[in-house]
Formats: sequence, structure tokens, C-alpha cells
Amino acid sequence: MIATDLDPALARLYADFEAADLRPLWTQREDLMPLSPRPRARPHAWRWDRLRELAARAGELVPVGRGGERRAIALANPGLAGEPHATPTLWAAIQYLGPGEVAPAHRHTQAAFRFIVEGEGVWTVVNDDPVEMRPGDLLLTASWDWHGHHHAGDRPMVWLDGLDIPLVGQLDAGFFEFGPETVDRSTPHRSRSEELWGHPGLRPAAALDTPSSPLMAYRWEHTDRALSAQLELDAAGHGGAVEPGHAAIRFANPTTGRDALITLRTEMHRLRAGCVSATRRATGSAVWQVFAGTGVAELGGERIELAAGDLVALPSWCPLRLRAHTQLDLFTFSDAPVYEALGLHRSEIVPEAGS
Ligand code: GTQ
Ligand code: FE2
Repeated sequence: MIATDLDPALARLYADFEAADLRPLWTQREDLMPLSPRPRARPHAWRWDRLRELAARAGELVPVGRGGERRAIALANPGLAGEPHATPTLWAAIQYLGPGEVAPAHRHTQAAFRFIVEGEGVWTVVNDDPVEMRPGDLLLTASWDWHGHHHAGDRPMVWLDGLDIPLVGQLDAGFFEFGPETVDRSTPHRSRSEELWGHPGLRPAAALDTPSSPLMAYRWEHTDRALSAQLELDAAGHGGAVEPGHAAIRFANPTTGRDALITLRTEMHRLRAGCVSATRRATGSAVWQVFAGTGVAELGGERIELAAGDLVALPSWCPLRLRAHTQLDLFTFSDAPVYEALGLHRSEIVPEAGS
């Protein structure tokens, strides 16, 4: 509202509001309380080839060590004013580690996971438990867990990190502590957390429930088998899939059955070749990464071609439809548990235009 268009008394009132650190609702109602979400984040894609190439250049030029802590490069949503945020709540980054390199131990209240599209040789050491990182695996680092990474292989490795950094920043709840300079450089194929917790439907009887999963690694072998079985059972008329030709699993905390991390939902989806999903939308934002296969994501009005490793940011309430050219495996993470806990979760299937 332009002061010169106003009655002088009203203009004085607005000026006095401002000087008194006050603002009226009535001039900003639509911005403050829109009819439906108006995210600043935009639907956006990052190509794996480009990410890998830029990460490799960082690997040549930038050492990893104490202070900077990680050679991680964040996906910055073009709608978010240069902030290193994929969405208003989610951090998604490509992390690069070369042979022999070590990312030093630290801990923070931000929750984290790694998802691996390709490569091998890196172990993430979570609370002194070395966890091997292999393609298709999801590795967890819950809030305040100590963690460092070390590379025992012979070729550089690049992976996806997901964290709730922007959410924790908005909530002013970030704490951080440096750990020891050295990490355990051993290379077991199974972590202690898997030995204790990685048996389907079985939990140590003496264990208490924990709000984050005590299982640090969700292996591709299990995820793959669960998705295949779900597709086959659904096709045979036994149900269980999201929709025909579209299976999905959620990574769960085995003590509660809830999400593996408190603030982040993590899932893997598989669409059969030729499958076209319904168009869906939900409050809260998400990031998707192609694990294998090709297809198309239709986000809002945009059509984004998908190939292995490509990443897509999905803003709140933005419609998403997936089309699989080949069998299409997609990893996704979102802030859905936060919206559910706050009573703000809504979702719907968006009707076809013209129907
Ligand atoms: O690997 O510990 O992408 O602390 C951002 C912050 C990765 C990590 C990130 C982190 C890490
Ligand atoms: Fe970290």
C-alpha cells in the first residue's frame, strides 16, 4: 500500500505502526494466510552427470578436514534466494571422498542419511560402528549420533546426503560438536547395528523403543526384494502396492514402526516399465533421486526427463506424476513426519484436467 494514496491520518497510523514495530494483518492477509500453500521453492532438477563432474573438480581442489568437515555440495533451490536448501526444510548434497581420505568425526542435532547411487569403498562410522556404503543402501545418522567417514577403496566415491538442516535452522535448534580427529578405519561388511537389529520382525527383547531407528543400514538386497515381491503380489491380485505397477516401501524404525528418522521420511519406489502414476500432491516438500531406470517426472506444469542419479526438488502442494520408460527405481525423502506430528499433513490425488 502506498502511503501517498492514503488519508493523511491513516498514513500517519501506518507510519506509527512501523515505528512501533507493529504490522496490520489486513494489508497482508493473503500473504500471511493464503487459500492454499504458496511455496517459494520451485520444482527443479539437477543432473547426475553434472553433479558428479563438479564434485570431482571439488575433489581435486578442496581438501577435506577439520573445520569445513565435509566436501559436500548442496543443491540450492532457485526459488530460495541463494540459500543452500533444496526445499525450505531439506538439505540435499553431493558428498565426495577420495581414496584414503577421512571426513572427521562430529555430531549435530540435525538428522542425516546417505543414499548411494554408485561407487564403493567408503565406510560411515556411526557411534564407533563402521557401516559400509554400497549402491542402493540407505545409511542413517540420527540426531546427535557421532559420525565420520573413511575411504578404504581405490576410486573416488560420490553419494547423496539428506539432512534437516534448513528445518533445524528455522527452529533455532542446531547444536554441533567436534569429535576425535581419527575414525575407526576398519572395514566390516556388516555393522554391529545390523547384527543386532537387521533380522526381519525380530528385536532384541531387552531393547527399549527409540525415537530414531537403531538400525543404521537398510541394504539394497532387502529393499529390492521387498519391491519385487510387492509388485508381483499386487499383480496377482493380493494388493499391497500404491497403485497398479507402482510399489513403494518406507524405511522404518524397527522399535516403533514409524519413520526411521524423526524428522525425515525415506522411501523407495519402483514403477514397472510403462507405468504412469496418478498425479498426487501433499503438504511438505520432498526430494527424489533416480536410483535406476529412465522416465519422466511431471511437476506442476514441468516435464522433467529422468535418468539414474538425477535429483528433483518437489515443493509443498506441487502435483507430481511419474512415468516409467523402463522399470524405474526412485529414492525419495521428505519432511512428512514433521507435518504429521503438527497436524498439517494433507494429501490428495489431483483429478485429470477435464474430468
Ligand atoms: O556427512 O556429516 O552434506 O554434517 C552436511 C553436513 C554431510 C556429514 C552434509 C554434514 C554431513
Ligand atoms: Fe555430519
